[in-house]
Amino acid sequence: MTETVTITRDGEIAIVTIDNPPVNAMSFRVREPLRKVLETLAGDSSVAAIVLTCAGRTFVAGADIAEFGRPAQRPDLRDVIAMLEAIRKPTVAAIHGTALGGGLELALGCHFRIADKGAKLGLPEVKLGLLPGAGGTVRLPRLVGPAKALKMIVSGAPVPADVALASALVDATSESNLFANAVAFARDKAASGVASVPVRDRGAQIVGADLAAFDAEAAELAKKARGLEAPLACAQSVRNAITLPFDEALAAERELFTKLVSGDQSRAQRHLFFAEREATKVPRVGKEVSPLEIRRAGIIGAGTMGGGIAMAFVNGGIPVTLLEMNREALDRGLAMIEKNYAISVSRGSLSEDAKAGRMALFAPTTDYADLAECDLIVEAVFEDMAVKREVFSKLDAIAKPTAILATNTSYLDVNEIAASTSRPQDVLGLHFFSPANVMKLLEIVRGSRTAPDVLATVLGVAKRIGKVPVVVGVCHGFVGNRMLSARSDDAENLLLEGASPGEVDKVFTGFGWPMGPFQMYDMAGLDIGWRNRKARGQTAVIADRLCEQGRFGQKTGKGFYRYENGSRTPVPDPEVAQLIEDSARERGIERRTILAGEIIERTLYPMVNEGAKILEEGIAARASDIDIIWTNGYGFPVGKGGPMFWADLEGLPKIIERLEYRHGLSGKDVFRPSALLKRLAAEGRPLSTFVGNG
Ligand code: 3H9
Repeated sequence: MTETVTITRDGEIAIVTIDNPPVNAMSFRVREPLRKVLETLAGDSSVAAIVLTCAGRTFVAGADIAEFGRPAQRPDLRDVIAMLEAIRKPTVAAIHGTALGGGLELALGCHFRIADKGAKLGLPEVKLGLLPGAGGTVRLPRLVGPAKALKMIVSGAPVPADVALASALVDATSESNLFANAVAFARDKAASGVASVPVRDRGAQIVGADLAAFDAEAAELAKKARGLEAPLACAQSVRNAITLPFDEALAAERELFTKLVSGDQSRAQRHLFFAEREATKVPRVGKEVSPLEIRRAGIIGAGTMGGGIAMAFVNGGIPVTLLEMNREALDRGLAMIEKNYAISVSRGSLSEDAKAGRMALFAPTTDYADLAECDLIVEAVFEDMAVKREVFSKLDAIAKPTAILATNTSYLDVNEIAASTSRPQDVLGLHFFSPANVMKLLEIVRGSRTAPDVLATVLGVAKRIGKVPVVVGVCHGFVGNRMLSARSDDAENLLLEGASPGEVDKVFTGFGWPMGPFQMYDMAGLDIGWRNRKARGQTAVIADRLCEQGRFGQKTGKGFYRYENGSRTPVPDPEVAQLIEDSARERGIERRTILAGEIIERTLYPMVNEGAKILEEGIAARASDIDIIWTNGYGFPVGKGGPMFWADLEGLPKIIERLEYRHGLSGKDVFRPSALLKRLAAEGRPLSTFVGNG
């Protein structure tokens, strides 16, 4: 095994290199040798200065997340940073790749930081339900000031090297030859004879900081935390850095970190961190499968969905041929795309030049023949099997032999669509979520004949266009929409039996969802579900009546709620309350008070149950894939880790018991507990770590 920490010398400068692939996480196997190395160098009079650097693709990307929740091993990261900070000779961190979390905290333990031009620096702990626990909240404000520190720590977003330089987070940037420049920098500092000041002793930025302004900013952030503890703890800890002496603030930071790291929210978010990475490891698509090259994508349909998908590709730098039926529809679609980019420009997140660059990547057309040069074609036409089949048989005739043909269907049978071509091995589903240029989730639907290299290719494309991909199998609604329909199955009965749409939605937002189911229906448009129901011979008492009255949701100003003067704020509507009461009376249902617990039991438990059925059928490979789908595509609160993780928190025996009770009352199939749930509960095993054998 190679050593994880080595020393080399350039004259009187010692270069300490950490080498712990893949991302140089600060595992115990790095901390212990680093401690020894620092001890040696501190006492070595032939060493004038120390450069701390990393081998491989990145500087330290954080503490080792896999170690959290296990018994602590000393030295911990704080011990190592304290040793580093106590060294009297100049210490310089040479940063390439990403200095994240504990990695940036390690760099803050040095006197100086020099970053490669392409490097990024950040404290993303909040995304793991944590706060920087090795001094980050106390040292960063001393360098960049409390306001900038608060923003970086609460958002968790890394900053590029030039921004880090402008805010004094780094002392210099390096266009090239980072290591040589860092050594030269260290040599200069050693030769200057001026004592280097450790970050802990730099108070200028925090003395006299505007605490009232800080508190106002922190209060704004708290409003957005939606039940998450970590952002609030981050803000508290940065505040401590202003109000408490260094060591006390450090001790307080530790206390907050210890509490968070052992809490359910951070466990949930760490589960999601690893789940997201696991999801890209797809059964039967190993590293030996070579992806195809994608130089140009074709998108069929420039409506809301097609336009959003096209923007996603262009944002990832992939040129797009955008096809519509006629010139008017094409112009409308392009105008919408341009407008969306203009909004980004007005918000300052995109420059005019970048906007022009992106618009130039669109090749609009009304001629199918122009798709012949595309390597990947995604259709986003009307959700109807006959229409999709027609599109695919046309594509079969004109697409190049190596092209990948994808459907953006949200429900339909991808195998049937593939069968309308002569190349089912090249066909799959790419289920984007609206708005497709924003939403992270991409359900990749693997048909029964989809080839491994086709899957490997789209997984790579997903990364290029910034999506979180999850591969799923074919069934009605795939994973997300199938579970959504289980969540909705009993929702109307809740209304008939006594709850109002507002009460149900409030339980959902209290749980941490961005909105409840009735707000969501109004936003999506009630007519879509109505059309689907009619096609399948199904009915929904309340929603059908609303649609019959032309109440399609936000777009008509009325749905389950009222929307006044074009606003998107739902207002309870007495007309709807009356409609619900009348419908209940007609059915002889006596309305009663329905408590929050029952609302959860009748919506989220069936959803968990459906997830377990999906696993039994092999439609999803692992329970954690389902959690990624729900947290990235449907707003399931990350602090609860997704439906499968949450089910374990809730307790499988309790869920089964309540499902059985509901099944007994209603006879509804969604309440019949799945065999998998029962088996896991009987064996005392968790659901969230379940991996199928597909
Ligand atoms: C922290 O630092 C707490 C401190 O404040 C206090 C301590 C007291 N640990 O993402 P990738 C694995 S909290 C363990 O696919 P990329 C990852 O699971 C930490 N493992 O690569 C994957 O494994 P596998 C704060 C880690 O190039 C492999 O490395 N830091 C860690 O797309 C490759 O990862 C963060 O939150 C880790 N810290 O992106 C940064 N990081 O191959 C977390 C990665 O078996 N990391 N792995 O599936 C990242 O954001 C990205 O990994 C990074 C590279 C941008 C670095």
